[in-house]
Amino acid sequence: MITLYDSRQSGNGWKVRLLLSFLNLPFERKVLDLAAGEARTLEFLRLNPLARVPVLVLDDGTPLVESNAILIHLARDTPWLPSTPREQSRVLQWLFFEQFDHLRYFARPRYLVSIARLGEKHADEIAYLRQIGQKALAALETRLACTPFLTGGHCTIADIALFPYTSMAEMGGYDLRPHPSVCGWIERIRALPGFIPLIADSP
Ligand SMILES: N[C@@H](CCC(=O)N[C@@H](CS)C(=O)NCC(=O)O)C(=O)O
Repeated sequence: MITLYDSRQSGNGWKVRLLLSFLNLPFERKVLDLAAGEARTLEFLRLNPLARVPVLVLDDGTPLVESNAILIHLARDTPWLPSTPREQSRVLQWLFFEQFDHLRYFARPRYLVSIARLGEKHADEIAYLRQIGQKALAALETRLACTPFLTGGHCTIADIALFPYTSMAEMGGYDLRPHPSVCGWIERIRALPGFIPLIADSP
């Protein structure tokens, strides 16, 4: 059985768990305590030398790292990754956008404000990150004003990749209310069959 190394609060891990749930694929979940250094053990560094989750270990023991690479691996030959080269390129476009223009600007403010509770100490850094993050939100709003999901009428891994940290943006002090199309998209994803929250009542 495949094994997912994850942490309780990881939005990147949530991407993978969402897709596993939408695909109804069984997996074993290993939840690491990052603050306690559980991603820095020799055993884990052999899976991911960057000491980060998520890592998906395949049936044959091969570790896959980088959340969006894992999404592509799992979505291949399913409707979550369209089949034509042109459609696939449009999905990839959003996956690269997520890693370069989005992830850090949403994940780090969320971590500082709501998890580490260091918002005041890092106020300047958070303001800088949010300023850049606003551009990403504006890009999402523009796109989602035209189509229900990022690449058209169907939810794909492009949406799954952007969903976690956008939907948790308010934890980092963002205001999503000026972005009604983004808010509608978040609700559409939450309503999909198989959707799971970041932290379920029973882990
Ligand atoms: N680009 C990576 C980022 C992964 C990442 O930043 N993971 C965080 C948890 S959400 C982590 O493990 N942080 C621990 C660290 O960087 O020390 C991905 O998309 O998977």
